[in-house]
Amino acid sequence: MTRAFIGLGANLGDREGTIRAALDALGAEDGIEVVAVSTLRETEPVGVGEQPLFLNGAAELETTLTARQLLDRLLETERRFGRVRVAGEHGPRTLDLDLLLYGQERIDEPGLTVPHPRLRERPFVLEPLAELDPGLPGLH
Ligand code: GSY
Repeated sequence: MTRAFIGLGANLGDREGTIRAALDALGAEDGIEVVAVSTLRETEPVGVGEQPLFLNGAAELETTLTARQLLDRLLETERRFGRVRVAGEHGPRTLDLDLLLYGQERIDEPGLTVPHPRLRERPFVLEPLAELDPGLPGLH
């Protein structure tokens, strides 16, 4: 079992409804247990120009999946909930699921970097992570 943390975000449609439904869907997958979910908070968009406000949070998972398998499930869940990812584009999105931490592992492969490379620059990620576990290494 590996303890993993994911970032949750949405700034299009029923933001909270989509995030909660996505968490239910992830928790129903073999090999993924949703252990805890942070408060969801409204945040100003960062680095994406003028866009609707985001709803952001984080979730703690226990998983038997590899980091790559978990990432694939996150991307598949985004697609299920209407997310269209276009390379290099940062348009509004119905759902954003980012793999932030996967145990203590450091992974740097095409399409998969953990800890998430921009984690430390993003208050909308750091704050919910600290809420779930203030002792996580590298948060302060
Ligand atoms: O993967 C992060 C997407 N994103 C966000 C976000 O989730 N929240 C806020 N407030 N700004 C953002 N900019 C980007 S990119």
